[in-house]
Parts: sequence; C-alpha cells; structure tokens
Amino acid sequence: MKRGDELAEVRDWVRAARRLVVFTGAGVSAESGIPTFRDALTGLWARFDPERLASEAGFRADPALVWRWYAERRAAIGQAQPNAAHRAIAELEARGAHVAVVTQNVDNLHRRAGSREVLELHGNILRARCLEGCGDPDRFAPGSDWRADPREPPPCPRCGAPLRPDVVWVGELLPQAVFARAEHEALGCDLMLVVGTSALVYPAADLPALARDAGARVVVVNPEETPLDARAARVLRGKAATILPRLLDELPERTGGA
Ligand code: BJW
Ligand code: ZN
Repeated sequence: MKRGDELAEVRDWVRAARRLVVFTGAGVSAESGIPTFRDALTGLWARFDPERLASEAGFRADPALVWRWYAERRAAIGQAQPNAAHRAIAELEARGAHVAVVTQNVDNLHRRAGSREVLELHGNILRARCLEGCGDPDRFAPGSDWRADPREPPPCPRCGAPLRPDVVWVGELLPQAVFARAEHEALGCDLMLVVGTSALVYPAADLPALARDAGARVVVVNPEETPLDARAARVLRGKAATILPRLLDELPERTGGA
C-alpha cells in the first residue's frame, strides 16, 4: 500500500476511534531538540552509559554527577518547545476524542502542548524527592528553590538526605496507580498509536501487546524498526512531527489526476 494511502487509512482509524491511547517515548520529543535516551549521549556525557547515570546505584555512587546531568537536561527541556507531534496529540483531545497519553518521557512536553490526560510512567524531571523516601514528591513541585544549585543535590529539608530526580530508574517500580490506569486505558482502547519508542523497556513496552490482545489496532510511528512492528496493524515509517499532524488533517488535496 502506498505511503499516502496508509496515512489516509490510519487517519480514518483515528477518526473512528472511540477511545484512543497515544503511547510515547523519547522519539516524540526528538524534534524538540531533546536527544533520545539511547542515541549516543551528546557532548560531556558521551562517555557515560545512560543506564548507569539513570540508576539509583549511579546516583549513590556520585550524586553530584547524576544531579548535574539531570540539571543540564532540565535546562535543555526548559529551552525546548513542544513540537508538531505533541501539538497534534493535544489537538486530538481538544477535538473531543477520548485520548489518554501514556508517556515514558519525563520532559513534561505533552502537558506543555496542552494534553490534559497524561500518564507519566517514568516520572517527571521537574520534580524531586527525598533519596531516603521520607518526603512526598509533590513537596518539591516546580518553583521550589531546590533547583537553584545545578552542581549538586540539595539536602532534603526534612531529613537532610540528598534530593533525587522524581523519575523511575532501571530496577525501580513504576508508580503503581499510574501504571494501573495506563493498563486500564490500554485494555479499553480501540486504537493505540505507539510513537517514538524503541519498546525495549518493560513493563511499559508490554502495553501495546496488552491493547492488541484486547482487540485494539496498534499503529507504530517510528523512523526505525522496533520489536513491535511485526504485530502492528500498521507501521508508519517516519518522524513523529511529520506524521502525527497528517493523522489529524486531510492530506493536501492532490492537484489534477487520480
Ligand atoms: C523517533 C524520532 C522521531 C527517533 N520521531 N520517533 C533486572 C532487574 C530489574 C528490572 C529489570 C531487569 N532486567 C530487565 C528489567 C526490567 C527493566 C528493563 O526493561 N530494562 C531494560 C533496559 C532491558 N525495567 C525496569 O527496571 C522498570 N522497572 C521494573 O521492571 O520494576 C519491576 C521490578 C523492579 C525491581 C526488580 C524487578 C522488577 C523501570 C524502567 C525505568 C526506565 N527508566 C528510564 C529512565 C527514566 C528517567 C530518565 O529519563 O532519565 O526510562 S531508562 C529509559 O528507557 C527511559 C525511557 O523512558 C525508557 C524508554 O526509552 P525510549 O523512550 O523508547 O527511548 P529510546 O531512546 O530507547 O528510543 C527512542 C525511539 O525513538 C527509537 O525507536 C527511535 O527510532 C525513535 N525516534 N527520532 C519518531 N523524530
Ligand atoms: Zn528526606
């Protein structure tokens, strides 16, 4: 099937969907200038393995190093803008469709684009919490001064332990209530768009199979192959900021001819 026809077919599925899940990974923010997780880390961080930095062991081994990496990413995210993919996803919800955004990203860009139903499976880089778990993540909501010092983690105001980013590192449990709602949305949707994820990290990567086994169509949007492609109803090979807007609106009418 030609590329334009595939887009038109999936656009019809989006229009007809009663309940939609948009499941996203780092690729949906790539065109906002945020490097994806497994792309070679840029600049200073090129020599580090992201999963070593994004781990509790890595943080405990060198809290200042990991805190600085997150502070740099927070600063980059602060300068970034939601891109056309984030905006198209928010527009879907604004047009009245029942859309749940289930994201693995911690960059808050879906919310900044206007999406309201956003389930953050791996937390949010703009929040911090006590390393020893004495406080409530919301205690350090954006705007607190804990972000003042990018060089090293400030002490928890309650117990003095270092603060850590309120994100989910490898080996850590996902927020159970959030993950349960994501499973509920996956089981109840009739269409799941899987946008910009390598689908390598579990249990998040289980959600597309859960949706498909419950009868939903799963559509993958990714410029590269993923392990989900073989069992997707459709694979749209390309970039999120190009494809997502075209799933909302008519393709530019072909002039003349068939
Ligand atoms: C574009 C594009 C464009 C590019 N347009 N697309 C041993 C012990 C414990 C657990 C495990 C274990 N072995 C395995 C596990 C499970 C483990 C896991 O899956 N590990 C894998 C690494 C193998 N999972 C966990 O540990 C999870 N917890 C868990 O299992 O708890 C239960 C448990 C606990 C204890 C014991 C046993 C069980 C937690 C996983 C947390 C993942 N955390 C991170 C960091 C978050 C914070 C931060 O961001 O700093 O989440 S790691 C990283 O992976 C991050 C991402 O959200 C996640 C997914 O990555 P994503 O989004 O797919 O990014 P990329 O870069 O991989 O892919 C980008 C894609 O975009 C590519 O496909 C590109 O082609 C595409 N793309 N440009 C569209 N323009
Ligand atoms: Zn504390």
